[in-house]
Amino acid sequence: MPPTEAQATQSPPYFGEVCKLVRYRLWRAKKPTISREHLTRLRANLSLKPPPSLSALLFPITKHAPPLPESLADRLCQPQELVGETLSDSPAIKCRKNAFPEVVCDYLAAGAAPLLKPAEIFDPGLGRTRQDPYRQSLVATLPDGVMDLVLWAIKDRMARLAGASYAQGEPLSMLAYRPGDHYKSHYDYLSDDDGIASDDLAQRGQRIATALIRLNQEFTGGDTVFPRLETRWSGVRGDALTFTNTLPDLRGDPRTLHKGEPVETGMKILVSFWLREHA
Ligand SMILES: O=C(O)CCC(=O)C(=O)O
Repeated sequence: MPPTEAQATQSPPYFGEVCKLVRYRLWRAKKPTISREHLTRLRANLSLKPPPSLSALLFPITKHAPPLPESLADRLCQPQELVGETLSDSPAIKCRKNAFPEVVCDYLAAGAAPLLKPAEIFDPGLGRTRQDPYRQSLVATLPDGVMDLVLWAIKDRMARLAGASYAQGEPLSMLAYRPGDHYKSHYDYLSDDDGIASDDLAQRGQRIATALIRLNQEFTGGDTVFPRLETRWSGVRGDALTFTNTLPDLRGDPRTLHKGEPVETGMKILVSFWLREHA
């Protein structure tokens, strides 16, 4: 997903930071760049026979999710038995080891890095989002307009791990936490005390589930913690965590309160995906 010309010329300062980290990891793994070898591995993982054209497969931007009749996502992630661990039965919280290959983590991190900007939270008083110490990190949101086939496949895979369809998803977000960054305790389900979310809720329903992928592991601190359930998730690169946000009657489940603990050293990079009741 190459940046647009405007993004390339206006890269925020932390763009370099994330790219450096991705390049360093690739160098340590003796992979010079995200290029031919990665693309070849992606092609092998996709096992399209024969692929129409590798670059046409990876980089076209598709405004709408293409049909995935042959389960592109399963191929992307090499068929394998996923080892899962249930952290909580109710609400359902599951982690899966090695759910995404490292090349996919790198592809996503490198692709989203140019879009990183400071995270914001919604301020009902102002009627808009603003930066707040409650949520301190960088966020890159990937709207449909920047999605290529691989990113759709990742979305599809994440949705299915969470028991939903990618069409129910909101845009993917990549979160990058620097030392000291955190996301204090919050719920992912929407509340509508002030009526601001009512149109959105009427249209798409509640945020029923969340899926997270750890894109790296070169950091300390930063666990994802559910204080009311006394459970936490560290995970390593490629691991996924899914959890439900709602009760059976689709009201928000307050037991799902969770937070991203402060990062101590290094940079934590994570992908987050929220799933709604309706497409
Ligand atoms: O950073 C984390 O560990 C949690 C992220 C999170 O809570 C969210 O995206 O809703």
